[in-house]
Amino acid sequence: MEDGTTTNAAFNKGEANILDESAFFSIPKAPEGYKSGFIGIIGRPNVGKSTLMNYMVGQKIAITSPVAQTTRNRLRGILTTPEAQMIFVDTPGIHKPHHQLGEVLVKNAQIAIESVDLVLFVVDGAVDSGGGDRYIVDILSRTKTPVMLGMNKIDLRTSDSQQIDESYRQLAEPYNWPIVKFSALTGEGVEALQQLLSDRLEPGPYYYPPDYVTDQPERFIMGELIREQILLLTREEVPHSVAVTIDMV
Ligand SMILES: Nc1nc2c(ncn2[C@@H]2O[C@H](COP(=O)(O)OP(=O)(O)OP(=O)(O)O)[C@@H](O)[C@H]2O)c(=O)[nH]1
Ligand SMILES: [Mg+2]
Repeated sequence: MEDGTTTNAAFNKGEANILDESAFFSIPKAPEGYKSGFIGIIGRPNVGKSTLMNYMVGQKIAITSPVAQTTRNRLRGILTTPEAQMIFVDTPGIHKPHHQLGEVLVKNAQIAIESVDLVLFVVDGAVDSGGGDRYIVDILSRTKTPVMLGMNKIDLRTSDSQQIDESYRQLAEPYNWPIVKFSALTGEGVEALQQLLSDRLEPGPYYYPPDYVTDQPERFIMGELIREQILLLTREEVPHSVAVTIDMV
């Protein structure tokens, strides 16, 4: 695995959905000291996790919407820089389950937390922390995976944000989680975030060919883009748990 040539390590981290197995036999060897790892993006629904992943990989992989619980499946976005290969695992927002679908989403997020090298706990940095964030802190405090707290949506902040900062500092301090602020919409602070994340990864191989941006097949992305339009254009007419399958491309 360490030589990075013909690794199948990606198969062992979570349940990778591999596009084409043959591509893995042509993965180049990573340079000396190269870093890599899986970074779970975890947080309440609607805090901007998918928007952030899309911004970081420079392409729309995950659909986003103002409706909570847009993301349904764990979805990987890959960013390969000269120093590191960061594999972001976008997850469905975590909330206290009220119904069966909610329980499945929470369970999936818990699996994601355990199967990554680093967790980026994203919060809505435009408002004070609340019970929903504390529920996630409780889950994260029970894992050995290192955590970083990311305050998103700083573009929406108005004059006095000291109280907001303080509310998140109180969440992170007991666990020594570093805090970083950014806007996934404007990109402010995202470069600094990427640097911090890549600094915290351990040396490792390329898990994916350097030009890959996702592990998902085109068919899946297409289905998701259709689902995004359904979520954006309908409210009452279609259940929120709508699913799309593509039979022919
Ligand atoms: N102003 C502002 N809006 C943002 C920012 N990041 C995300 N949004 C908006 O917040 C909404 C939710 O974004 P998503 O990326 O779908 O949020 P999510 O956390 O993936 O949501 P779930 O998948 O439902 O858990 C969308 O309308 C985004 O455009 C940001 O930094 N600033
Ligand atoms: Mg999402």
